[in-house]
Amino acid sequence: MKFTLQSTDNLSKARAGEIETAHGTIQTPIFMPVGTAGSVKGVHQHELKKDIEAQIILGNTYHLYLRPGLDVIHAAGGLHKFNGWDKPILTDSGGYQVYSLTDVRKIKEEGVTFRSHIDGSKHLFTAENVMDTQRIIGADIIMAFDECTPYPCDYKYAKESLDMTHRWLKRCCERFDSTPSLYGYEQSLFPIVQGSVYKDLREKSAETIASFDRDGNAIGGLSVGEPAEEMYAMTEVVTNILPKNKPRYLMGVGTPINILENIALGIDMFDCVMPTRNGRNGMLFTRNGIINIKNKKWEADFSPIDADSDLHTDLFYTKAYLRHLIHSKELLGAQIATLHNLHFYLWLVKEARNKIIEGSFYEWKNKMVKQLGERL
Ligand code: PRF
Repeated sequence: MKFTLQSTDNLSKARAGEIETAHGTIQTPIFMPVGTAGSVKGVHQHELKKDIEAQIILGNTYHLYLRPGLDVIHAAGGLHKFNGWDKPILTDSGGYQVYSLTDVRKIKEEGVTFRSHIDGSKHLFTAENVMDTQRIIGADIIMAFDECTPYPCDYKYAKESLDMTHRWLKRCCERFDSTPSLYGYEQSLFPIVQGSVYKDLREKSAETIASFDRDGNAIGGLSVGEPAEEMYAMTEVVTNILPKNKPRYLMGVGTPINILENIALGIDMFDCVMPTRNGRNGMLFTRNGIINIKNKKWEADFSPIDADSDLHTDLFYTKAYLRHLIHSKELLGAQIATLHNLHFYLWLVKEARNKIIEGSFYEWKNKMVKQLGERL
C-alpha cells in the first residue's frame, strides 16, 4: 500500500492524499460506507460505484465470521469475490462489535469470549485468530484487535485497557507478519490508538502505535458519548504525534460537522452508520441542514428530495413521496434515503478534498459547519 500526500491546508491541518491498494486508489479525505455483513444495507454494488462513487467500503469481522462463516467466504475466494465489490474493502477487527452487540462477554489477556447475538453460541476472539479471520475475509485494510473503552471511563481502567490493547497489537503484528495473504494481493494492518479522553494516555498510545510503523494508523475510542469538543481535543493530540506520511482513520465518526472538524485536524478516513442507519429511519443530511422526512411539514411537499444534488434519485422523487414510503415502511423508502445520505457524505468529503487542493478549505469548512447543523 502506498500513501501520497498531495496537498495540505495552510490554516488547518487538513490534507488531501491518495492511498493506492491492490483493488484501486482511494482519494482522501474519504468516507467509507458501512457494509457490516458484506452489504451496504439496501444498496447495490453498481449503485455504490456509479451513483455514489464510493471508493472503499467497510465490513465487519464479527458479523462475517458468525454468518455466513469463514468456510463460505474462503470458498468464494474472499469477500470481494463473494459480494462482487472489486474496489477496496476495510474490515474492522470485531473487538468493537463484540462490546457493542453482545451482553455476555469476558475480556481477558488472552482475548474476548462472547455469545453470538444470532444464536447465543459461545466464541473466543484473540489477537491471533482475528488476524487469521481477516486474512480469510481478504480485505485490503484490516484492523488490529483492540478494546474500545466506554465513556465515561475512569483513568485506571483506561490505562490498563490501553496497555492491553498495545500488547494485543504486538501479537496482531507478529501473527499478521508471519502469515501469507490468501488471494495473491497485499493486505495492510492498521493499529488503533485508544486512551479514552485522557491526554497523557492518548499521547502515549499515539507514540506506541506510531512506533509499530504500519501502513496507516487509526484512532478508536471516540464518538462513544463524549462531548464533541472532547473528541476534537483528543483527535488533535493524536494527529500531532502520528506520522504525516501515513493515512489516519478516525473510527465510527460521525455527523457531517464531526467529519469536517476532524478533517481540519488531519484525519483522512472515516466510517459511520449514521447516513445508512439514520437514513432508513427518515433522517436526511443535506448541505443546508438535516431533514426529518417523517415530519408533517413534508406531507404535501412535491419538490425534489434534494434540488442541490446531482443524484438522479434526489431529483426524480419528491419529499412527499419519500415521506409516504418511510411512514409505510416500504423498502424503497429506506433505499432512497440511504442512497441520498451516502451520496451526500461522499459529496461532502470530495468537496472538502477539492477545497484543500484549491487552498480554501478553512473558510469553506466554517461556512458549512454553520449550515449543516440547521434543522429544516
Ligand atoms: N475500535 C474498533 N472499531 C471501532 C471503534 C474502536 O474504538 C470505534 C469507536 N468509535 C468505532 N469502531 N476496533
